[in-house]
Amino acid sequence: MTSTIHIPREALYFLELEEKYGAHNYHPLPVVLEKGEGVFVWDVAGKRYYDFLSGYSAVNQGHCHPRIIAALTAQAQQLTLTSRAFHNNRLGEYEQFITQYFGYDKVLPMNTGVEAVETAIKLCRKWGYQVKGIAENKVKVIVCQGNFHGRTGAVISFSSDPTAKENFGPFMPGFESIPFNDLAALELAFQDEQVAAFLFEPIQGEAGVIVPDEGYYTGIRNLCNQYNVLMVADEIQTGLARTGTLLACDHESVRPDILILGKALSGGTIPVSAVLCDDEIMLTIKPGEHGSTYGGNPLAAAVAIASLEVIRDENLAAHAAKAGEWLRSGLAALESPFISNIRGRGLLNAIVIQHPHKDAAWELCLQLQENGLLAKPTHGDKIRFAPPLMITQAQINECVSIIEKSLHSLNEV
Ligand code: IF1
Repeated sequence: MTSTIHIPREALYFLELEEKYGAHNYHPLPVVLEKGEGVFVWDVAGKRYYDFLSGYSAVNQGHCHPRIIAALTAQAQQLTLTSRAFHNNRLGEYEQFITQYFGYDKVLPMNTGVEAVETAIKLCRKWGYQVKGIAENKVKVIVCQGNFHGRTGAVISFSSDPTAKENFGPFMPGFESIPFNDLAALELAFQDEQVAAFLFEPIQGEAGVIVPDEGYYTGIRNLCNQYNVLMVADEIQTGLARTGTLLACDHESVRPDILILGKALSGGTIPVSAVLCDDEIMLTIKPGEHGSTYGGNPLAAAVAIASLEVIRDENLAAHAAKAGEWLRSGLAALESPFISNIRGRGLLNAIVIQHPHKDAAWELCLQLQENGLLAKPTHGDKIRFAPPLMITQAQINECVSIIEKSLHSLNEV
């Protein structure tokens, strides 16, 4: 099955450079982008696309949001990095803003999402030894099968995806996997008193937008309370209004002990991540025990405040909830024989493709590209549909038409 899609001459130049000089650690769609604004991106030939990936939920506010770019450019001309060897006039106000925004005592600022996950794991271990009293080097953290929490050596140690782990060992010990969305398995795992924490994604993104049963978050909260285990929510992809509430855990009004944020915390400008928790946990880390060169830099602080203000002031969570309904109902109405499942919450959605050809999802994405919409398969037969959150109903309707037109091309396969 080989789609005949047009790759403009201008793009070939850039594709060849990346092929020759770049690591081959990705398999991107054959499109070269040079501009982004709101829900749209443009390629080097000037063709416009709807962005249905949003930088994997890093661009919830829309590409190059004026308010976020203004904060970035203003601070960039003032002071960008002091390191944490010195104080700066942006960090404290950012820490006050974000901790009050989410209702936690303190924040530990980092950069990439996986750094925040690693930070959370270190906090869980410190808390396990110093507060719960677990024997040295015996702390266990429970994780879910099908998880994706990043790509560092420690984090892939508890991945269940062979491609994420193969030939990257030896791996870090201290993790135990259980099925996602399984409270009985969680309670069984909690029988081990050396368990300090349960790390989970409220909705498993990379696994294909796996939405748990109603009551899952409440069940986790209750079990963590009962067995004195930290509830650690990785909201890097599900948080910041993506799933129709500020945090995915808000869907059941559940408060994690440790909240991990990233991606849209900077509106798709620079890497900004954060770990939020209360003093009993956060103060187990003492000066000099953790940090990073860029963590808490003044540029990140200014950008993160603006990014969070946009989410609040533009009511992006409520809009995402409605827009997700429009999208899923529009897709369902297609009654396509090639779609076996439509799932998601808010504007974190996925369709599951059913087709005799194993590459049908990829081919569909090539056709979507040809028709002006960018999306990418995850794990073979699932295609994530996650546009920027301020997409309008008219734009959703246009995108459903593009998807309908592209699905018809699977008849020729
Ligand atoms: C890539 C996936 C998504 C994440 C969750 C932590 C991180 C991520 C729930 C780490 C990052 C990114 C990584 C990016 C593609 C994308 C992704 F396909 F890899 F799995 F979104 F589903 N927790 N997810 O989703 O954050 O260190 O990347 O800032 O590696 O290509 P990061």
